[in-house]
Amino acid sequence: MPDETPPTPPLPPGKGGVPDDGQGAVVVERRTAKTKPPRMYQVVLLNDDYTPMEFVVMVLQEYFKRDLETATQIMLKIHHEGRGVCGVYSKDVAATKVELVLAAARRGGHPLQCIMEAA
Ligand code: TYC
Repeated sequence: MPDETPPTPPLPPGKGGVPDDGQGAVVVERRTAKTKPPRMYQVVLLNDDYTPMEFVVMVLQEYFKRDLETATQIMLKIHHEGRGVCGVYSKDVAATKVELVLAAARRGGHPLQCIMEAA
């Protein structure tokens, strides 16, 4: 499905929101915009055997604004279940977070994997 909503096509005269009042005048009504909310994306961290737990907790605090307790819970869920959702964002914000997390992991020499998927 495309992200952008196509522009609303013009209405033909006398149809839809442009009724004729029968006296030679055309009454223009404002058409209600039917814009859908943007699709949201969840950023997911994947478990591995090497990235230190403390680093994952730091990532959750720093890049996903989680408090220490929540970050620890999410990290442990990933550790036990293989993956966990860090947050849900618009497409651009989710993509930026993935890039920032991966860059931080590589700088630290950790194999941590971070992906985004449609929510
Ligand atoms: N499994 C890692 C360990 O035991 C910890 C870890 C948790 C790694 C979450 C990645 O996304 C992750 N050190």
